[in-house]
Order: sequence, then structure tokens, then C-alpha cells
Amino acid sequence: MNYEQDYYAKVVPNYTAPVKGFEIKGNGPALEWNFTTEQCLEADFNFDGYVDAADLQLFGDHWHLIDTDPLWDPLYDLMPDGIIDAADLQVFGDHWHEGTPPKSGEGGKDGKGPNGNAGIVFDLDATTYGNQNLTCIPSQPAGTYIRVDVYCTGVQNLDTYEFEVIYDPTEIEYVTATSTNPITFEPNILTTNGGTALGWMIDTSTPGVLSIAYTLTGTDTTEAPEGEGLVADIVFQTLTTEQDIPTLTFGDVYFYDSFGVMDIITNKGTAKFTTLPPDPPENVIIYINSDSVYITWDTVPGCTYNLYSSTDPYATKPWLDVVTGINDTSWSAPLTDEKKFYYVTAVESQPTKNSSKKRQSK
Ligand SMILES: [Ca+2]
Ligand SMILES: [Ca+2]
Ligand SMILES: [Ca+2]
Repeated sequence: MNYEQDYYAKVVPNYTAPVKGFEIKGNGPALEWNFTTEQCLEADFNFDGYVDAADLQLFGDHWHLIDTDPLWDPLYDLMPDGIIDAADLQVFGDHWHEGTPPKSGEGGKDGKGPNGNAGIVFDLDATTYGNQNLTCIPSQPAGTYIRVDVYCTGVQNLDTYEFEVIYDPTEIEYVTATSTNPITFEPNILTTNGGTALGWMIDTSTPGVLSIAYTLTGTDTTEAPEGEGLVADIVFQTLTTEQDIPTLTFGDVYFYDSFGVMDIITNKGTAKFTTLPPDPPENVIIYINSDSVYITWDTVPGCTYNLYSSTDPYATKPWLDVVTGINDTSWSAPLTDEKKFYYVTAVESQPTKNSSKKRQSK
């Protein structure tokens, strides 16, 4: 080396032992270089020990760059060939959720940005374009496919998101999730300002937890959407009809703005499949023929019937004089001297009921 000649050194980290720091000792023609390296995770671009949406966002920022671009960084060229493309995304996906999630407050998971008041909700009316805020539907027979749309609300400058849907794997089974609604063709919110979204990451490795992440490519902040929009379309299949509690909730939800500022979303909706009572029997007819009273009613599918009677039409229900488990849609009994009132209810195999009344006076 020549005295008073400038030399430049380029240090390129590789994936198993990136350079953590280095120093140059001495001056003049004799130089001593010392490097320290540390083991780290491939695809953990922000070096926090976990591959998640923060890394996906960084990857998206470098999407389709080539090695002559000013923003080129070989860190993202996971399949080294001088361009950040689908081959690199595939490698990135292979490392998705590797490592240990940083604890809240100890690393990246304590941001407070423009999406602190944003929310995330379910819409069970996934066959209608837009968010109908339908969060409760009747329980469906086992084997039914249930399509659920997920919307973000009140977002600002949304660039990247990652969220968990928590469900009971004994009640429903995850089938598939897409970034747009394939029925209504509603687009993903990330693409609504002309941007291109990337890296539809799905992790179902934990039973009962569906994790989804997505990011905008590039660094054009004007493409980041505002307000409310679709973030996922998910299909579940029911395994049982016995849901009557919140069946879908959100776990950890993170929204990132274009500048990488992350918010932990706490405004989270739920959805449930509820056991509704059967419709009451209709066309209840009562008549007297010779020395008997007859009551008939229309069929309620899948139900048996209870017939309640009382001498007092204002008695508190359910009336105590009851015939349960009637399989037919008619009933009769010998007339008595008492004046009597009746109502009939339909009952499913589960103990739910609704009533329809008809009174008889004799
Ligand atoms: Ca990371
Ligand atoms: Ca590449
Ligand atoms: Ca809808």
C-alpha cells in the first residue's frame, strides 16, 4: 500500500457469520484488521433474532432491485444472483418465523406510531363486497365451509401487517386464506393505491393459531393506504355445531407504516357462530271433536315438540303441565271440565326452545 493513498474496504456480511464490527489499527503502510462476527439468522434483516413482518417489510423495500441500484444491499439477495426476486422470496419464506419472537418492550415490539388507534375486525358476510360488520351467524352443521373476511379499520399509511386469528381447532379447521376475496374480487387494501403487495406469509404451525403477513413492495409512501379495507379472506370448515362462544378472536396484531414504525393493535373484533333457537311451530290449530281436544301444527325440521298447558293463561312460563318429546305434529287428549290454555314449542336435539301459543277455552 502506498503512503497517503486512500483505500476503501467493502465489508459484505454473509448469512452464517455477518460482520458485527471491525477496526483498523496502525497507520502508514502497515495495517492490522480485526473483525468480530456473530452467528445470526438468515432472513432476519433487522438482526432482532426473529424473522417476521419487520423483516418482510425490509425485504419488500428491496424488491426487484439489482446490484447496480443505489439502494442495493446484498443482504437481501438470499439466492445470490444480483437481483432480489421470487427466488429470494422463496428462501425468505423458508425462514419465516424462525428464531425467538422479541418480547414486548424489549425490542421492536413496543412501537407507537400512526396506527395506534387502528383496528382489525371480522366480517362473516364474505359473499358481499365490503365490510358488513357481520360478526355472528347461526351455528352451521359439521362440515360446512365458512368464509370469513378480515378488515383493518382506521389505518394510516399502512405498509405491512401481521396478525393472528385464534380459533378452537376442535370446533373449526383452517382450510385456506387468500389476500383478496375470490368471490367478490374485492382487492387487498395494500394494493388500493396502485401498489404491489408481496410475500403472503401464512403460518399454521401452532394448532388453533393462523398467522398471516403481507407487505407493500418498494418505498413509495404514497402507495400506502388509509382507512378501512380487506386484509385477508379465510375459509374454515366446521367440525362441530356446538359453538356458542366467541369462536374467532385475534391474537397478536402488528401494523407497520411506510417508515417501518410498528403499532401493536389492541382494537380487535371477535366473531362467533351461535346456537339460535328453532323457529316456533306455525299454524297451530286447536279443535274439539266429540269428547277430545285436538292440537296440530306445522313441521319444524329436525325438531321434536313440547306441549304446555295451564288453566291460567297469565301463569309464568314455562307452564308446569308439559308433555315433552312429541315426535308428531299433533296431539290429543280427553276433554276435562276445566278451561285450559296451551302452547307448543319446537326443540332441537340441543336444549333450545321457542314458543308459539294458542289458547283453548272450553
Ligand atoms: Ca427480524
Ligand atoms: Ca437473488
Ligand atoms: Ca363483506
